[in-house]
Amino acid sequence: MPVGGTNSGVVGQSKEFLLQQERRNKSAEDELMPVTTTRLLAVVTTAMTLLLLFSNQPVNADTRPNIVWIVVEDMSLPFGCYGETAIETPSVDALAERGVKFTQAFVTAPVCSACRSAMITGMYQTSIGAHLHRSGRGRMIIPLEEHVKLIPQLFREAGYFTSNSNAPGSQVRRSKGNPKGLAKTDYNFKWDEDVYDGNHWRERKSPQPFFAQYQLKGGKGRTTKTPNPVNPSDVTLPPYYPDDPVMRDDWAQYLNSAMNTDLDVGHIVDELREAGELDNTYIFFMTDHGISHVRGKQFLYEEGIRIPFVIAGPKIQAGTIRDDLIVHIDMAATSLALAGIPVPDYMEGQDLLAENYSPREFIVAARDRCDETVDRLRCVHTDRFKYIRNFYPDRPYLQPNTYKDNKPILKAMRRLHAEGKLTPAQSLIMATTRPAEELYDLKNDPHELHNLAENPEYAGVVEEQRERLKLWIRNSGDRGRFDESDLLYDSDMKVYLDAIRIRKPDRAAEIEANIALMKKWKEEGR
Ligand SMILES: [Ca+2]
Repeated sequence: MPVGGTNSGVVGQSKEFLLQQERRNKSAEDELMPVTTTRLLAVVTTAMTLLLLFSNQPVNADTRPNIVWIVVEDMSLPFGCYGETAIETPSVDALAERGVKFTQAFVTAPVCSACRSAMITGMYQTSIGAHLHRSGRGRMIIPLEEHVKLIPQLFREAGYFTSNSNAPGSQVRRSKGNPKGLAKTDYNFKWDEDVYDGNHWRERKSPQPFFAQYQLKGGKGRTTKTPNPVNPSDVTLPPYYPDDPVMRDDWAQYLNSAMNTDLDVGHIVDELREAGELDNTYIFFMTDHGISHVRGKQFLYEEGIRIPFVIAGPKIQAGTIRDDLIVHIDMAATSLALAGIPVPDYMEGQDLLAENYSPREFIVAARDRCDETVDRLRCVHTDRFKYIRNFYPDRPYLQPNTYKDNKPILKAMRRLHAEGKLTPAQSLIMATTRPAEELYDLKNDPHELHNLAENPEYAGVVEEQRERLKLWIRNSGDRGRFDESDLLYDSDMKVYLDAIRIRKPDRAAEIEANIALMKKWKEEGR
């Protein structure tokens, strides 16, 4: 009999042993004499005493599986198991090999805080008013409706230990403002830090089951520091980016960051294995949106919304590949179900492993204001087509945005564009206005370069997606259909500016000018 180790523990097995003894004794006695009411009562009483005895020790008897979420920043699918050939990613590949790999997984929002607000509630960010990036941080707060609970809260109420840490070896410093040393949360609504018990699952009272998150810096950790850095000359860029040294260097560093992410994943698995927890743990692996690049993060092209998504764990058939369309908020419902916790009716994410699961015909993703930049995009994504609705067609794709505009890759794009050195495919994103609708045939045009929305042959397809989006906006209660109030915008901009004046004071004037432009455009109805 193993001692310690996983959650089974000694007492859990002793209970089973004693109950077996009880059953054996009972049947042996039954053979000797008829069951009388008195004897039956005695047996029931003994059984109840045993149950009571052990129900006082639910922690020791708790063999429920652990749930681990590995959430990676700003990364698309540069992993071997998803077809990347420039680098090797053995740890992520191993996870996929012993679990289920989803090939059509998408975030509902291509930016951190909106995505993470959705992830942690199992709800579209647009349904709960958390769709504006880095909102509700100042004088104006965004409350959640009372019935919407955070996933760690649901786990905690069910007796799980809940934690939120960085990659092994890079712990968050505890401070007065963050006494538990919690890793990135970035939720756009008011929430209670008590939903997390601690930084790391090792802090729990053994052998309590745990719901643990690891936040990995992923593509935000662009670097040349990795054991075998990629040579920029070996990089293959997508056709919508110019072959320029700045672009190559950045992409090489991005691939390096993917290799470092893979090392982090290996360390997480090692940690679980060394503690004897791996065999009783479901691991989810995903990124919080695609690569931070010109057409990636903040946009609804595949580069922005398509993510890796893997689940590995005890009851998952190894080597499973699923091609149905899923969204990242499904992680919430699936995790609860794996832990035997009822999935609340209001939840929009679905249990991907449920027996009655039926694949979606389409998924929807949404982008709204990012930092100071007001925008609203929605997309309907089927197996074959991507329909994008631009609600601000009179504005450029690349509206001023201080965060993005200061990236060397964006500066390089603007410079090359000014010099007339971009190809038509590379120039698309530089347009000063946008069509209200875009439609791409993902099968024949995976890079989304040929907009079919105005092509009469596809009028039926456009009409179908338009109708789907209209219904989705209505049925899900998309809060983005209302303009953001000036009060909330000003409140968030104050927080943004206050922070930037401390961290990067030279950018404050640029943000202020952008804010003024946004207000001017709003007044002009542009
Ligand atoms: Ca992110």
